[in-house]
Amino acid sequence: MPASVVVGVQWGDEGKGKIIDILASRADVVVRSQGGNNAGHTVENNGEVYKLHLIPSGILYPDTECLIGAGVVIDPKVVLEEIDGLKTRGITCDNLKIDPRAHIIMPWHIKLDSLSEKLRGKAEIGTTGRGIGPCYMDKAERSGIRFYDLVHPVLLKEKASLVGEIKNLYLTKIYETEPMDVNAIIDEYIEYGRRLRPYLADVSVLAYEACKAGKNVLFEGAQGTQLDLDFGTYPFVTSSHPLSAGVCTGTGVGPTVIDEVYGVAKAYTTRVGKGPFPTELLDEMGDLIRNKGHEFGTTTGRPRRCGWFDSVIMRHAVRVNGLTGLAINKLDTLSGIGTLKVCTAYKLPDGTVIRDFPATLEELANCEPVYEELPGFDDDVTGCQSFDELPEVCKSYIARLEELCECPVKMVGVGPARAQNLER
Ligand code: 2SA
Ligand code: GDP
Ligand code: MG
Repeated sequence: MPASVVVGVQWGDEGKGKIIDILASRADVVVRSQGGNNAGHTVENNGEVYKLHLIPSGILYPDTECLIGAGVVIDPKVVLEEIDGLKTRGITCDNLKIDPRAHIIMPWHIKLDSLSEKLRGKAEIGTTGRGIGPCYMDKAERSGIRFYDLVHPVLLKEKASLVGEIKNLYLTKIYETEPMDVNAIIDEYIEYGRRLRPYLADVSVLAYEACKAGKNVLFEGAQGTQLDLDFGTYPFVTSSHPLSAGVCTGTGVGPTVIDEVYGVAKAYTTRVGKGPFPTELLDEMGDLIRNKGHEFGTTTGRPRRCGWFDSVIMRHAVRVNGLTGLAINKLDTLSGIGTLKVCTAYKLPDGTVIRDFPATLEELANCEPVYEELPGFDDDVTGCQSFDELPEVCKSYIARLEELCECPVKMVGVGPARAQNLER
């Protein structure tokens, strides 16, 4: 593997957690480089289900180093809850390290996230409400509080008092709500910092040294390509860079250390939150896929919007991430739903057919998906042990996706368990 990146290539929830977990079993180091607890990975191990939001999936392996890079935004309360939860299940988190440069989500970020959504009204983004956007705003505005500050009470007090006062002006003057008790917040966060101090380490140095030493390093992405701040469906995106390039800026390593970039997709498409979704199914077929695939968010429990596989967004993902291989999950969900459709291109009102994903929502609004029908299947594929064991009709479906995406499909998922991943 040496240095591999795993990214989501649709709108998140592609089953990255399972792929990351499989690759993490071979990794010496697992690194998270963007997002925060708006991510949610589900990992199954020996019948036990783990839901992780901030801590890298490699944490289930005691000898794997788990690093949280500078590009991640950290809610200290959430990371501590996760650490405590893992400890009660016998998983020590001694192998966890957090970069001093990572930004801290403060209570005012969470409050401002929901207030700004309310203010947007119908134009709301449908955020996870975790304070992600406001935290990245402060980072870009250069007034953020970082992990190094959190674990140094004097610095925390100095920075949080100033920022807290400014946030209270926003809360009272702009949003006309109650101010927050900044001193109480500082006391609470000093305690979080005290508990998290043992995890402080320069992740850029650790990741680089590991790559240089030829160790197996896995960079785990959160969210998905279509939620990227620049290359997603802006403004209905998250505030970080889920692309493979985000690994470099979010960890502090250069692109030349990366050997493989895996893109994870579902055999169909889902999205939570607002924003365009060209192949969305607003009919009974959409409900069928949602129920068969248990398409409800790990982080917020919201029902996911469901639709057909869209090769236009996939080719976009192949390009912007420089993918070297694809993992297609949830093939099993498509069993027994009848004829399958795959979007091959988009059609403009004047009849022009385009193959590249448009750069703006305004252009996307004029696009209509062009579908190709492929035979469905009724077989239960969840017990297949190898790609060759799949029914011919499934192999043809995957072969067609591969052709349309212009990228080799290296893994196929037929169920949530580690063993239900068929490598090619
Ligand atoms: P935010 O809270 O500012 O990041 O929300 C902005 C938009 O980004 C969407 N968003 C997501 N959509 C799907 N899955 C997400 N997280 C996954 C999960 C984890 C993953 O919940 O399981 O796949 O890594 C996620 N996070 C943010 C959100 O709906 C808004 O549209
Ligand atoms: P992530 O955010 O990309 O890691 O994805 P989530 O964990 O939020 O959502 C994916 C869901 O699909 C989880 O419940 C997984 O256990 C499940 N899953 C992953 N791969 C497969 C698969 O091939 N088949 C089925 N049926 N479920 C899968
Ligand atoms: Mg998820």
